[in-house]
Amino acid sequence: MKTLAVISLCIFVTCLQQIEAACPTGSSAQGSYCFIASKSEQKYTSAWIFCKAAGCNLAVPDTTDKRTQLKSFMSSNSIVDSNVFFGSVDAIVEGTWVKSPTGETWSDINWATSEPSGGSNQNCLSVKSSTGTWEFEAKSCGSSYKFICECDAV
Ligand SMILES: [Ca+2]
Repeated sequence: MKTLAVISLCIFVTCLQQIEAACPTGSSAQGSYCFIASKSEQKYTSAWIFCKAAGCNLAVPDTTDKRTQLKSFMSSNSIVDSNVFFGSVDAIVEGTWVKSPTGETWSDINWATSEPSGGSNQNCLSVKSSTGTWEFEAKSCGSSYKFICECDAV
């Protein structure tokens, strides 16, 4: 009976290890993702450099699953729902939002009402509210916000 319990525990632990991603040093597993929460508010460029220096990129919240995991991660790191930079800009062609670093265009972004606004003065993607289905807005890249890095699992 004891042996059976040990075997069951091992199988359980193995399952947990498979669910949680193995993450590079400095990042934390959240579901199948590896994230780093910013400790301070930074301008977009500084946030981008911070993530790059960690071997990662600004997180791109482009799937429902990733948004769900980001929401949990942000909550457990006391990052509020609004004013968080993510990896996307329309700095190259105004109005054309591309993901960083891939340059892919979005098939859809759930913009908040009246967004994206600001024209060429607002070229960096921020979340306005991560409740429900998430709503995004364009923000000035020179403003300073918290941000999340996304790292490849190892
Ligand atoms: Ca813009």
